[in-house]
Amino acid sequence: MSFVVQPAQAHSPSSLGSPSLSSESSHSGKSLRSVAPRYLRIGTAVAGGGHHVDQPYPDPFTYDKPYRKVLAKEFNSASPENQMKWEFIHPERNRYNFGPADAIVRFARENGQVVRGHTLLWHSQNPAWLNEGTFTKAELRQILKSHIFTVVGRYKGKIQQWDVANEIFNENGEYRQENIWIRELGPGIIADAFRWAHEADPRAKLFLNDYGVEWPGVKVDAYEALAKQLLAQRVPLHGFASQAHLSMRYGAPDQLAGVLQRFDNLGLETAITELDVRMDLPEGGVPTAEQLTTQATYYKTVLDACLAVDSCHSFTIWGFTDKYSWVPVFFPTEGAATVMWDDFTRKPAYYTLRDTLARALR
Ligand code: 9MR
Repeated sequence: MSFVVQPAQAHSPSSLGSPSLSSESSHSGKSLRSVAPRYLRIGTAVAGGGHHVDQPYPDPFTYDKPYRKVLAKEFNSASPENQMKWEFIHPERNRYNFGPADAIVRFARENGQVVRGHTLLWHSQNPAWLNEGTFTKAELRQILKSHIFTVVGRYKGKIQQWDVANEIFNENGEYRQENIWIRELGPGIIADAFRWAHEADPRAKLFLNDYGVEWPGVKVDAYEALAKQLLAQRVPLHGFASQAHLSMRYGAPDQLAGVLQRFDNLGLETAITELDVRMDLPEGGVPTAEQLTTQATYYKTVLDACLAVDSCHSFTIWGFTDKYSWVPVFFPTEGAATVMWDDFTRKPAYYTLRDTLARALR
């Protein structure tokens, strides 16, 4: 994906902010986390780093007080959006930058939130010193091992789930050759990453995480085969997660429960880790009431899938306000992908999630 920088548009059309699928009054004033069943964590990405760096606003998590208030009130799980990625936390070979990640972990602790660590082995957002360096295979392996022990070790006991391997297969179900670790060291490195992470924090649940796995297909088949293989080798793999970056261009994720169930059947945990639902914006940039209703049903379909599968204990949306969404930066004609407008007023999707959580079996 390439960077297309476009400042976020500020809007909160009052006529469209009113709920259509469900009503504000039924749980008015209550938060998502407060109505959710106790076994289910409700999470969000915590905005900072990545695309935010090029936007005309200061670091959201650090400086936006109203943002922090909503973050603390609505969610009981937090995923650093970029702050634990290699380029951010390990910017030079012999220097780590823990400050921003530490601040999120502290905030989470103060607000009764667990943290999802993201991520340890990925093809993207790696620092230049790693991408452009010349290393022997033995050195590369040592670099990965030492990174995992350092980062996972630092947050030992403070991370509920780690996305150990992120987006390792392409759409054809083949290992991604742009992943430096897989390309240089072979896919066997994935098992090592899980073993090292487990050694560094034996209580953290270790996940495979990807997008494009919301419908059955070769990519899901590849993950299922890998999961079986790792489990047979007694590798400490604990979970499979669907990111669920959805676009209303491609239809509702109505087979997601079936996909998650396949991993549940292997004895794994499952999770939704990065849900958002983008749409083509009409001229003027304001979604129609009908689009917002459709968006709410997509959000509900994903939550229902998680609720239907026993092992799904973590449901995370990739940001809660359009003000900071990655979507318009990467897809310039699409947007409005989150559950709140720029000023944190709620969209129908928010109320639908809250009603669905309140009605869920406990
Ligand atoms: O939301 C993240 C954005 O700030 C970064 O610029 C971008 C760079 O790749 O990554 C975004 O988060 C991604 C996540 O880490 C992995 N799954 C896809 C997410 C959206 O691109």
